[in-house]
Amino acid sequence: PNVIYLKDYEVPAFLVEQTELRFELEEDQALVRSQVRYARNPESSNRQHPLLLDGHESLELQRLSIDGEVLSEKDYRRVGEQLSIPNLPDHFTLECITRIEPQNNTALEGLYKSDGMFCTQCEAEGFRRITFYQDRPDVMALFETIVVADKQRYPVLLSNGNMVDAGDEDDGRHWVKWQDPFPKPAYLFALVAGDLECIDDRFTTASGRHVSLKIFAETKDLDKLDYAMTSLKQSMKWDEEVYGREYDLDIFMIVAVDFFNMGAMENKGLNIFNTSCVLAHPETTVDAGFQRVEAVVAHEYFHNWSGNRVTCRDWFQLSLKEGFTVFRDSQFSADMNSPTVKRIEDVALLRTAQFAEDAGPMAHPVRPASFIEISNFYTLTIYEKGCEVVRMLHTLLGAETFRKGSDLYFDRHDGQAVTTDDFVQAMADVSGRDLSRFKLWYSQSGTPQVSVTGEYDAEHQRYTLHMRQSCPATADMATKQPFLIPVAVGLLDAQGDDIPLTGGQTTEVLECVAAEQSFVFDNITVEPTPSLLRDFSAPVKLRFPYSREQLVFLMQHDSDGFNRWDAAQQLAVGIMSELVVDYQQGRTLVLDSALIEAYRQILNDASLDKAMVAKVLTLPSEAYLSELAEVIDVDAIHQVHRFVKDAIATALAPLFLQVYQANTSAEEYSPDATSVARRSLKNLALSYLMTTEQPEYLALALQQFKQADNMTDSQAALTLIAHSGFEAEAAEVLASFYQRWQSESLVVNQWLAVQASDPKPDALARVEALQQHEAYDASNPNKIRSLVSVFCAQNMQNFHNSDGSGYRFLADQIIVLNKQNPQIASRLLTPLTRWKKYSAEQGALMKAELQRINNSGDLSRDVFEVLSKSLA
Ligand code: B3K
Ligand code: ZN
Repeated sequence: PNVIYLKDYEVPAFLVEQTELRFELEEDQALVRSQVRYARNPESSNRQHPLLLDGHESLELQRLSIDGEVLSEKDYRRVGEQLSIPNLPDHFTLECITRIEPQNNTALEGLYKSDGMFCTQCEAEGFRRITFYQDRPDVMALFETIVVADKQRYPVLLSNGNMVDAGDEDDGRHWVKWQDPFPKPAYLFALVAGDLECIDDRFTTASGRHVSLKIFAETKDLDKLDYAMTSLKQSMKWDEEVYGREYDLDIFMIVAVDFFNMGAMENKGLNIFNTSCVLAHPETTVDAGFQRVEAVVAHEYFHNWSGNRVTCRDWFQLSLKEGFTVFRDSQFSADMNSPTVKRIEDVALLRTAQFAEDAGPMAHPVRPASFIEISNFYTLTIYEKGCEVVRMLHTLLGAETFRKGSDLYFDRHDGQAVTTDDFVQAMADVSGRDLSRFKLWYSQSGTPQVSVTGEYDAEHQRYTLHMRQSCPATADMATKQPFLIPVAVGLLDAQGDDIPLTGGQTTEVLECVAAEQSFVFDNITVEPTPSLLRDFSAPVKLRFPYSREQLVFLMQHDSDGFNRWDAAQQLAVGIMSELVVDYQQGRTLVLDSALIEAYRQILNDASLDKAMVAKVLTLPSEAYLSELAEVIDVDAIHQVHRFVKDAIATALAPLFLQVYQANTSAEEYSPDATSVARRSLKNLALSYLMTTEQPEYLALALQQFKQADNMTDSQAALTLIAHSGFEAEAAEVLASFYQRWQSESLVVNQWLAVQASDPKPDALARVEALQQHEAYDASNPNKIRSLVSVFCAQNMQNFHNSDGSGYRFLADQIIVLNKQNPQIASRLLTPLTRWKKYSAEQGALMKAELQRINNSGDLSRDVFEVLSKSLA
């Protein structure tokens, strides 16, 4: 496979004025006729350039004509994924008829069937599985689409834009014509045909435009769409208020589909969603599920401006739309819920998963310099780190100037396909700042490390912070220049109050731009405790030699909520890392009472927000401890985690019980922030209590399982019982849960995930048995994720069994999926790619399985790229 480089970018030889599509959908095939008006691109240097069209090997080309003249095979060349037509005039219309088989499309890219309905997924390069086209984001065109299908089976026929015409044919078929008034790249094209129903609503924009809102699903799911509709209207309003962005069509549609490779897709006017990201109902959806629906609906809606109106020039610029849009949806979720809790959740994900990506074989910058398969680059780096990069601009410029920059960006580039440089330039222009060093965040991979020390000079009442930054070599890049790192700092006095800094502010953003740099604070009358990197102002690993007393002090007093949580994490990480060494050396484990006392204080502090208490009292995950470890000792980390949790639970059981009881309420379920907080604290308390394996707490969990009127409480109890040593009760609740929910596919997925993540030793056998269960469908990505991914990525103890059985299992899955659905196969591979982080023996077992996949033949580009980088 070819490597594609950013440095080789060339403008397209031809531009498209209009794209007309006609789909004849049938059970055993679809015929696609495209009529495309081309004009030579005046900016292309070579006036003789042939027209290069992308077309997947699966396309059966039935007819090709130019201005009505049919081409014969000698008039064009088809090699691999490309069709090349030479000797063309400056203006012409190309007609092309292709035959495709959506019913056999298991890759779920292009046009495919999901549960009896037709739907599309074209980002990044799926349109080339529909017809021959310049399938690149810088070719934007007006689309007109006619869909023809059997009226009874497919009463609903949708595409982008506005419906302009419709009619019946004699043979029981009908057609609908859609017109999209906004030019768009092919990756934003969408089509849906199915037996669907919808809920309707409307939204009036700030300038008075009436927008009809429709969310489609299968009839059985119609009662689970209200939350998505509410979230959509809130997003539309929020984007007007916060970014000045109005919606631009008369209709906005969302369709829920069951077979989908990722979360959702922002096709113009016709978003297509994985059911898991749009359906929500108290009885079937947990709190986190509601929040995910809210966030994903917002994310896809926000793309209408950051992605669709202004799109990417090429796929190296993917973070231009994704990083910015994740930032926008994170601001939205923060506004709708608790900003601190949202920040904690985002940072926890970044620090465990994105930092691990930076440290692994697929490390790449936010703007990659090369790729083999773009689908492999829908990563935490592009999305989450890309969001952090935009957030840093927001921090450096301030909210007001950032908004001016965003206005300028949208205004300057509306209707264009642009680059991350263009985005930063808009920010530079409105702020008058030189952001050239800042741009290294886009071009350099790796997680910078910042070591900070403090020095207090009592005589001159001066406090100095010395910072040293460096960035480790990554798989793709050996050396890095210093970044511009915004470090938000506060200084606490002996009472824990903020000391006023420059201009009376309590938080100052220091800009660290050199390998070594010092920052001086004057008029500091007592030696302060620094609060560093407040609100996680940069995606770095920052170290300061805090004592445990200082961390407890910050936990109690820091005015920055995020840093209070982070102090608790640092305290626990320090203690647990020492215990890991004790465990490895066979010493008896003893828990430092500082952690217990700190937790006791938090539990007793009635002034704290409940969601915050739950976050602060959640131990650093095994995944985070693994990321921090030099060499991952899965067993030691797992045993220490259990030991610490158990020691805390035993010491504080009466308090946890009180908290549990105080937060068990009979109120009707609501997914609002306060109720979510209450449930999260209650279920955290229950999880500590269950750690002790005392029958009285099992009784509590069983009672909750039986009485719960919402999925959050029911699933929390289910998980705790199923993962406990009470085997009879575990079997009982799993059986009754399935019995009750077997007709709800998304709930069944949760049931699969609970079993796949069971730390007890027989998990793999259970997972293999579940693959044969009636509830499992090996072609549905949601089922694969719930069972196989959860086992391999979350059940560390069992996946890393020293007999290598977990690795063998995963390799077997990938060998099958490589042919069936390469995108899913390549994603699933991730845990094995980290083999260098484990002990020599463990790593060798993992590597051997990678090699076995490598030798299995006929690798997809997706799997090939990840394998070759992992084995390099
Ligand atoms: N833009 C899509 C992602 C498409 C991924 C294709 N492999 C979803 C999103 O980020 O909004
Ligand atoms: Zn996105």
